[in-house]
Parts: sequence; C-alpha cells; structure tokens
Amino acid sequence: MTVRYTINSRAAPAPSLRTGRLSAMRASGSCRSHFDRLSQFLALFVAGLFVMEATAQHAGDIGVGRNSAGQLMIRPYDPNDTPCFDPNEGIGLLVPVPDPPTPPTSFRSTSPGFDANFGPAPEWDYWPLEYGASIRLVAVEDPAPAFYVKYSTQTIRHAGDWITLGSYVLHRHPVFIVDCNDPAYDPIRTLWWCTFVLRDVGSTAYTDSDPFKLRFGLVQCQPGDVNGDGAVTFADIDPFVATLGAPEMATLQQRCAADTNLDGYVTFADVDGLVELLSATGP
Ligand SMILES: [Ca+2]
Ligand SMILES: [Ca+2]
Repeated sequence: MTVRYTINSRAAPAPSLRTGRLSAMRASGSCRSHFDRLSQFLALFVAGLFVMEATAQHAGDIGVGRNSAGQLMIRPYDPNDTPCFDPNEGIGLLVPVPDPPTPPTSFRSTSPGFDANFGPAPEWDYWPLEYGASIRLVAVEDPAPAFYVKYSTQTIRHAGDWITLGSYVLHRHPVFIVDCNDPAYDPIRTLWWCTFVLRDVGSTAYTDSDPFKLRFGLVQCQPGDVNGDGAVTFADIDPFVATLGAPEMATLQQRCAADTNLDGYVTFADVDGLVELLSATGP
C-alpha cells in the first residue's frame, strides 16, 4: 500500500451537496452488483482482521530523460535509488493560498517539479538528455475543472497548451493550481489532474514521451482507510458506506480515503476498489 500525500492542516471548504450527490446518482446503476460483491466478501472473511502497512510516499521530482531509441521518458520509481516522483503512484499535495484561517482563493503546488539531472538507469533504458534538447510539458487533455498549470507567462488551461521546461539540464517547478473562484470549482472534489506528454522541440528531436497523468490532492490518505486508524480493515466498511451515502457530511480525509478509484469523488464505483484493498491484506 502506498501513502500518497501528506496531511494538510486546513480543513476543506464547506462541501457542496450538489455535485457529490449527482456523482453518486450517476454511478448508481451498478450499485446492486457492487454491494453484492461487498456482501459476498464480508460473508467470506467475516472473522478476519486485515492490516495494511503504509510505505513511504514517493518523493522528489519527476526525472526527465530518454531511452536508447530516442523517446523521451520519465524516470521510473525505485525505492532503493535516488527518490523521484512516479506519476503512476504519487499524488502531489496542494496547499491553500492564502494561509488559513482566511478562506483560500486557490490551492497550489510546485511539487513535483521536473529534473533532467538524475543519473542513468540502464536497467530501465533511461538515459540523460543530450545537448540540444528543448523540452516542453504539453497537455493532451483538458485539465480537470478549475485546474490549470502556470509557469511565468505560460499557462496550460486546455489540451494542446504547453509550458517550457528547459534544456538538457532542465530543472523547473511549474505551479499547479486549483482556482476556487472558477465557476467549475467543486469543493467536494478531492483530486484534480491532467494528462501530459513531454515534447522535444530542440535539435535532438526526441519523440514524445508516453502520456502520463499528474494528480493533485488536498490531503494525504491511505486508500480504503476511511476511519483513519492506519490500516484497512472491516472497521472501514461502515464509514465507507456512510461516506458513500452522504459525502457532503464526511470529512475531507474520509472522502479521500474512500475514493479508491482516484476520480476525485466517492461513488459506487469505489466499492470494488475497497473490496480489492481488503482482499489484498488477507485474513
Ligand atoms: Ca482503517
Ligand atoms: Ca471515486
């Protein structure tokens, strides 16, 4: 299990009843089968007590390199190597601006950044960029509602937008922003994201990286640990069901932990994920 981000000292803004309810209702068509699975699981392991240990958060910046075929790539995470941020696992932490107790006008993060100065990793065919590279971060989808990325005068608000990351020795920290004043901002949402590629417009002419999704949230949580006791057990089922039924009444921490499929909301689509987390720990 992976701890995904660190606890934010500030509570969430007052949640919206509307969007969370609508999300749950949109997913309700499959609620019967999901609850059937949960019931079957409970019957099967009713005597069990599952404990899930957290591992260290993925830390550091995103390593920007290329493979031997000349395609840009991000450096895979290795717990025994220099820490780097793996978008497949890590989630960036947003902080409120301005500081509490003033109501925030935005949530922002400058981490992870992008760094081309990691060493080679031959086992992954990961190599440093060569002189002449000029790398951009390019959005390949519209960012999540109310979410955008900014560096200096460059902004990513739509698919196709880009910002400059730099040369073969680049090390840059764009600002990832959730705008609370955006009409599309939903305070009950717990995650925002965008999918990007790395693009070389320099003389090295590397091909685009594979797409990767960067996610950002407001708190750290362990998926499935809805009661916040540090483990995923049967004791999380009741608070999960309560959060599912009334996400607007749950804490930010509970909504984060109950969102097992990482779509930013607690819906019936998260039931399977909870079952899998419970199953993964074993009786
Ligand atoms: Ca728990
Ligand atoms: Ca979800």
